[in-house]
Amino acid sequence: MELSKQLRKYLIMGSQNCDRNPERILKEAIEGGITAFQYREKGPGALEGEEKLALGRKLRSLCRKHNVLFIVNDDSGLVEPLDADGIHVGQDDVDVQELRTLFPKKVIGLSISNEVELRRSSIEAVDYLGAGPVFATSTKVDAKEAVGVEWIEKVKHIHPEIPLVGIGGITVNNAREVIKAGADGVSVITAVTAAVDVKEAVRKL
Ligand code: TZP
Ligand code: MG
Repeated sequence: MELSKQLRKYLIMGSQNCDRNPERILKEAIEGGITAFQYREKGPGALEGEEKLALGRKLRSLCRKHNVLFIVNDDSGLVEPLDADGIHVGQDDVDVQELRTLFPKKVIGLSISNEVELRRSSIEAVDYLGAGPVFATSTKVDAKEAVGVEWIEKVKHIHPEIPLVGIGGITVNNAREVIKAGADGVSVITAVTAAVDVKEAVRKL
């Protein structure tokens, strides 16, 4: 499947986002139809070391079994042990050119929040972009200011060749706007992890 299609419903999650068993949430999300998953064990209460690796292995194997793209957040040391399909980084993480050298064949995603970041990034080294926060979010403590769907339109206009996902504050009620603005997909945490009916939430995205 083309990457732009594989990014259509992109769940991001770590144990810190889950009030239930993370494996169970991921299973239900897969049943609901997610196309990609990012393992993002980060922030207060996040697992570390062996525990982080152990949960990663479980989630990775679920994704493999159901053909869901498996991406790790930030931690390049997890790519090989988990045999991830790729890695997603932000502006303050490992440089994407360096990542490309380390992982010539993996999917590399980069977060872009404004024009300065877009201009100074090595776009040629990445496979897809994450743009946002589109809407206000309280999930990421250091999230930048909400940029609206206008930012999606702009990034798609400047780089129509690169698959693009929106991130930040996306819900079942506003996902359509993000897609309409030109995103190939929506990436969400809370809209799925906090849903009473995970499967139904994914279906509606
Ligand atoms: N990067 C920008 S906003 C965000 C990340 C990881 C958090 C998105 O979480 P939610 O709950 O979907 O708003
Ligand atoms: Mg990061």
